[in-house]
Amino acid sequence: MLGGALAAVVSLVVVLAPAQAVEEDGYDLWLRYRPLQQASQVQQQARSISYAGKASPTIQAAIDELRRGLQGMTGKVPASGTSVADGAIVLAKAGALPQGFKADGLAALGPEGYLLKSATVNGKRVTVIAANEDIGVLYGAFGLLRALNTGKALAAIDERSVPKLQLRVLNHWDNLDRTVERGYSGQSIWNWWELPDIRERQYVDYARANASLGINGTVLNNVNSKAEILTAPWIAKVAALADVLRPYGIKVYLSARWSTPLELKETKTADPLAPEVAAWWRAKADEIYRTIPDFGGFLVKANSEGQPGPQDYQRTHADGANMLAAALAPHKGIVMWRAFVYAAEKPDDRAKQAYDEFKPLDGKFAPNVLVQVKNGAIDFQPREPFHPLFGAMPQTPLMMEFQITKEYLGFAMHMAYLGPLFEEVLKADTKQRPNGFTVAQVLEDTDHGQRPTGMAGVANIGSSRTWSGSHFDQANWYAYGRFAWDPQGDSRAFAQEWAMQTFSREPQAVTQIVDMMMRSREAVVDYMTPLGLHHLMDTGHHHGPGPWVDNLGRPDWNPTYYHKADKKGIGFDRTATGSNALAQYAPGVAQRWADPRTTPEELLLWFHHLPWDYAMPSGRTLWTELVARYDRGVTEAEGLRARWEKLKPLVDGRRYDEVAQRLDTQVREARWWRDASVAYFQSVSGLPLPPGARKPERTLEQYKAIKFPYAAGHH
Ligand code: GCV
Repeated sequence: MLGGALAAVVSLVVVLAPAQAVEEDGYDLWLRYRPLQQASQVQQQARSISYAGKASPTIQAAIDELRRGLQGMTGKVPASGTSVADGAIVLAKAGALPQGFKADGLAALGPEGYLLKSATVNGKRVTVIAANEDIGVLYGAFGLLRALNTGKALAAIDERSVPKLQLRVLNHWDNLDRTVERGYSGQSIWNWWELPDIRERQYVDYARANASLGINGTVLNNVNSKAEILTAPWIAKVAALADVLRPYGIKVYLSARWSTPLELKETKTADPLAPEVAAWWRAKADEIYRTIPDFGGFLVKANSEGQPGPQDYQRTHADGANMLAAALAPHKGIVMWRAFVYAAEKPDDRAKQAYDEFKPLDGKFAPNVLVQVKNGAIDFQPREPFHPLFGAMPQTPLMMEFQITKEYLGFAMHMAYLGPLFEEVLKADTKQRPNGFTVAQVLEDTDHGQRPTGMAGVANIGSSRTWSGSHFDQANWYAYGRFAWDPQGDSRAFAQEWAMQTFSREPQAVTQIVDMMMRSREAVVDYMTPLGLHHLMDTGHHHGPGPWVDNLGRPDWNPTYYHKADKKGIGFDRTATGSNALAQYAPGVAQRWADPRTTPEELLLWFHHLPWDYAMPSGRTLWTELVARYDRGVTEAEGLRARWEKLKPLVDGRRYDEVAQRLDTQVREARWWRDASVAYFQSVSGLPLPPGARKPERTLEQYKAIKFPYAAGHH
């Protein structure tokens, strides 16, 4: 008999051999469908796929995916047909359910929900995927495959799932020349030049991946938009993509540039109240819908960061949004109007400006307009308090905008699983109602019946073989999709599902990977912007530290504007003695955050300017605590690297190496962030390093001299 430890090693090798043998490049995402341990059992339970009617392209996509997935997981391709035999997976729609199958509450699942149920029908053991519409069946097929892929037993399956938001949308910041603003995953996946003639296979795989999460919309082009996208040749390209995505339940949308008719010289003005402008947009909408009958609508960035907008004509955001909404309404299209506005000319705290602009417009938007609000009031920082507009515009549908691409969290070079960031914001209590009102509840908007609801995620998808620039960045796309389906979801559960499908079902591997993921975002917060600091990234490209930058054209683009460090202290006073941004929150929140003693430490310097010797709850001074946080971030980054090393036997070679290289980079850059920040803040505070703290490796001047004129994602 083998000794215990040796036996364990041998069995580990036997179990893991197949995974290690195959080199993987990540293209399969979480749709890898690797062999199950209980493959032969599942094979018996999934011998055929049955659908009684004529399969639409959507149903066909469901059948194809089930065949692909089951082949991968059981080693055998199931037959497909119309008969219901023992071991069939039965796809069924309301009105055509298998005889004797009771689908209680099917109607309540709506057009996109589904149920999965193991049942006996006419004496046959089957698994039913039931839904009201074809798209529900497709989502159900993906749900079933996910269940199997994450080790659930088919025989006991009994699940129902309904999306809690209507619009679950990706925002591509993709330019027409195939560059991607804040994109770190190669070029745009839209090969605009070759469209509409060439329809790449990757578009179908994109659709599959999104449908597997329930993402049902995609804005194809950058919010910093160009007029050309709305001309006939480009509409034809967009139509080709819409054709590919349609069977997967994904509608296309476009970012519209406010001044399009003027720039195309087809009107004399872009004033939203000018009849010729409204007529132009009506005609444009008609033209688009003639080519793309299910076109989703427009996303608009107006009067923000130099983009044109209705305010150029002394009109409001509501005037602008409603004019576009009127053009789209006859076609059931919608407008997603962004609240990300701030003006350099305004001396007021940038964090306050969106609220100040939009709150007075509550109730003034047309019913097919949603106001799209970033998760926080500044700009996708590693940590921000929730945006004060959530819960503050009860008469207006608000949708969330998260950034999946990591503009401010180390691009695709650093591991930072964003699930906890999304969850933290969604679970935050706005206290706009006496019994609590979380951001997730604001988005779900269950009180208002049919009002549109939604979530947008700025995509991290590109032409890179890994899709997302790195293997672990795929998890951010995944988690975004799962939260868009269920904003009350759990980031750890999503990480676990993702890890099992993407890397390994081996419990040891899953535990390690999930733990790494769950710690990774906090590590980034610590080594970049601890204790509520924000926007300290270097100029323009936002790669690496630049807390010293104070010479940009606009004050609110300078890191010094955000940390306000001087000889005496550090932090942005947003209480009544400062910008009073706090007054934009409900009293229950504002009161708690008005006092540094009751402000969560993670947000301390977001709301308070405090002396360097301020006594922290840990007993340390603020200065000592700040350095300790930077150090903790570095230690955590080193820990990620060390843990990955342990996973070497459990992960295929290529992906192991690719992740290892990035983690090495992350450790190096975490130290750089820590050293440069400590050197800078020390130069401002004049304080000695806390006892035992390591001296920065280089001088402040050396850190300041580091430049990246060709950084990724910056144009
Ligand atoms: C698309 C930030 C980014 C910009 C981005 C902008 C926005 O400022 O740095 O690249 O522009 O947000 O969300 O509109």
